[in-house]
Amino acid sequence: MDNKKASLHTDIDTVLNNYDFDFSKAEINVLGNGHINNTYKLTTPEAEFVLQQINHDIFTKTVELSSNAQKINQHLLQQKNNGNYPLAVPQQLHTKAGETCIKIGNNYWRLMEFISNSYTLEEVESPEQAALVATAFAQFSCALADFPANDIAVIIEDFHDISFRMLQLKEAVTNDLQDRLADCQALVNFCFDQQSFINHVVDISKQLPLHVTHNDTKINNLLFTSGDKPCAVIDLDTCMPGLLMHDFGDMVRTCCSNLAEDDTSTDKMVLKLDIFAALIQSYQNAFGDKMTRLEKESLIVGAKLLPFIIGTRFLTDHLNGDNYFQVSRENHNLDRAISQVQLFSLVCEAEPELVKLAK
Ligand code: GN1
Ligand code: MG
Repeated sequence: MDNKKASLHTDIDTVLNNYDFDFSKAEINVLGNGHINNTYKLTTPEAEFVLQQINHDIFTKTVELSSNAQKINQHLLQQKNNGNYPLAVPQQLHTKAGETCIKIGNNYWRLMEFISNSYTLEEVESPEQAALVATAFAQFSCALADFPANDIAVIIEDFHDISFRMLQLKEAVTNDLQDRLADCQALVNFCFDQQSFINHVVDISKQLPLHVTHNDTKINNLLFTSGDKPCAVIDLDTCMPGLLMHDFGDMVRTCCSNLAEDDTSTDKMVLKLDIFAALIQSYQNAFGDKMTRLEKESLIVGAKLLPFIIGTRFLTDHLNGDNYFQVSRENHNLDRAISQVQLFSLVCEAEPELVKLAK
């Protein structure tokens, strides 16, 4: 075992000693492929758990993050008990001292329930499955419709604010800390050329009502059980007041492309229109009259915005030296940025057809 692994195991042992459970026979495996936190699955003879080391550099309000999740879970459980929420609500476990988050050295950790026999998917395989995905995320938002938004802390300010993200890109371009600008100047120019789209987003955003949104509704933040049925929404780290178009847009971003987020064969990227149709129709149906006319119209704006905003964030991080998103190869963030901007272009091109499918 190398030093890094050994010290990770020591940290994990220390964390687990704070819980009232016998972890002596726990098997530890890396879980999922998040870009920020480190997540592990713990398997003991009696039960399975999710252990997460929260990235404190990014989630500086770490304690608030876990207390937000606790409040949201409590509300969802109440809704479930009243028959208003059909999905499972995986719980955070309390330490012996009654906390849902624990600091060991400089790191923050939390332990959660693992829903047995559940798994994540990286790709939607059929319109029927897409319909289930959109319905599950809509059920999550509907169940939170009467949740007092002021009760939860804003974990990352201006998270989906495109003007703020463009300022961050501008700063990264000006600083060009890693001398990487020359290789991606065309992509940077393309992003700055989208000002009229950005103006439209800013304008419509001001007119839309705030909801408690999930803000990271990518397909792999949904748990599935046998038969590929959604059983729970996970990763509540970025649940904050936001707009429905953001949540819808991230579903489109991760369900409607035939390629993974970081796939470099972007010339082969196609937009799956049948999946889009299933997503938008099911999302709108699940909300019924709880969604305003403008919110319905805004869903297509969100479908363009999310690939664009995440693309600019990957590009910014590439220019800054990959400090935010974890990377596993050279130019990984640049590859992600190219792919997401290509997806944005495909959604823009297809807009007239998407509008028809939304009806
Ligand atoms: C990050 O770490 P993960 O995979 O849950 C990011 C999201 C991006 C996503 C791109 C807090 O989420 O906003 O959409 O990567 N989360 C944060 O895959 O920045
Ligand atoms: Mg996340």
